[in-house]
Amino acid sequence: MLKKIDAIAKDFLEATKDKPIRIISHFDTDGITSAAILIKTFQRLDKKFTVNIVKGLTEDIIKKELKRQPNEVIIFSDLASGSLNYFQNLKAPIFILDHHEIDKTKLNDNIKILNHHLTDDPKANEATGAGVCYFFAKAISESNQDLSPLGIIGMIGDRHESNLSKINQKLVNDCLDLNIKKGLVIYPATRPLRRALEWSTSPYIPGVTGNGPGVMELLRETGIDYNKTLLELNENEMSKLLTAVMVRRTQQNKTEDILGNLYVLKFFNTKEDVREISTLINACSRLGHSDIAISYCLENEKAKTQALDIYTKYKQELVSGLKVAEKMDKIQGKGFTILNAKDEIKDALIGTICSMLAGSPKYTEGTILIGMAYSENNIKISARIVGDEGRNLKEVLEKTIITFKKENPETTAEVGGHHAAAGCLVEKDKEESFIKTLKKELEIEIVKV
Ligand SMILES: [Mn+2]
Repeated sequence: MLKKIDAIAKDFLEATKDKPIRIISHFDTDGITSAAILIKTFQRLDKKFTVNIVKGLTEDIIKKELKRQPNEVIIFSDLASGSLNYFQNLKAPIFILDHHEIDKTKLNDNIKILNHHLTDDPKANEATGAGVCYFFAKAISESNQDLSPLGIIGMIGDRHESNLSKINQKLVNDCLDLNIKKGLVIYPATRPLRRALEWSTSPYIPGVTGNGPGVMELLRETGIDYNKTLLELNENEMSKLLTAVMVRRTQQNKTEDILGNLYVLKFFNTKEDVREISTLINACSRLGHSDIAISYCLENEKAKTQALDIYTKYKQELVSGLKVAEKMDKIQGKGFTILNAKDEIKDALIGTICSMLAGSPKYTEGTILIGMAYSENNIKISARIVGDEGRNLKEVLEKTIITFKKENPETTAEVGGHHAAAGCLVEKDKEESFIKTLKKELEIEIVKV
């Protein structure tokens, strides 16, 4: 993988000798940190570049971007592996730094791509978009090693930290300011426990999450100072805290989801919990401020103030959205719950809220949660599974859409995601028809199980 990176970096420098660069990246934390790494690298090379951050690559976007060729060299990060069919008649080479699924039959000489799926050992080479960008940057210049914190943030954004691949371990080793500590995975680990516990939504702690007095009771029980941070706990205190949390989560009698590694980085010269940085970047970008998210990654002070403002509002909106979701009338079926929030929850938050609900003890393992929220003329649909056993959600939605298309041939609905989290966008005027089809699909499966 690293040899291939060297070769692609060389090709890239050759191709951009006298041409400006166009960076196109994904809008989640991994994509934003990917873009930030590339920006910093190109600034250091004194290259001209522009950036476009997108939710996903649509045919429209790709066609527009390709029209800019051959005056610009396009580099995609954290996306485009699934769009190779659009790159069959290229006038000039394009570059792709990515980790998503790829159709190998669509490769050609003008597609210069780095993706672990194309290596001899995909498992060992599995990095996130930011990791690939980091090693690409380092192949251009060793001095870019100081961009490794961005690689780490991207890695945690895509949740690759619990089982480090070989190449991710290399990234971790490169990051000199990183501290890793084993413990309870609530965050931020850098703030007083009473706050961290109260805000803990994953894991959800019954009687403690969102419950001030409950937090105090738990801490009193353990004898731990309320103002200590997770990072400051000694081994004995950490184990007491773990026990107290486990007692409250007897329904989910597994420790895997509450015990893990805490990552702490120096960012803007203060110690920060990487999960919190990652959530903040994600929040800014999802709420339409990817520019601020990128500037924050580049440690711009003004962007930090703006980003913190957005993040605070985001957390408030999440908590109130969660309350709305809990009170709302739901369509209940055997093994599934549909939450049609319409205008009451923002489309950018519906997926996160479903994930939070999936972590609460109100639903039994294997339950499918479907959240729906209006998104201009469409409805955003997010599916989550409670626990980690159950149906493949991407398949559930795909099957639903196949049937749905028979009745609504003009729909442009398309499904994205994977087995544990999937989503799609459906036209708003087809709401009834979609719910009817979805219910049928969810009910069929009960019979099979
Ligand atoms: Mn990614």
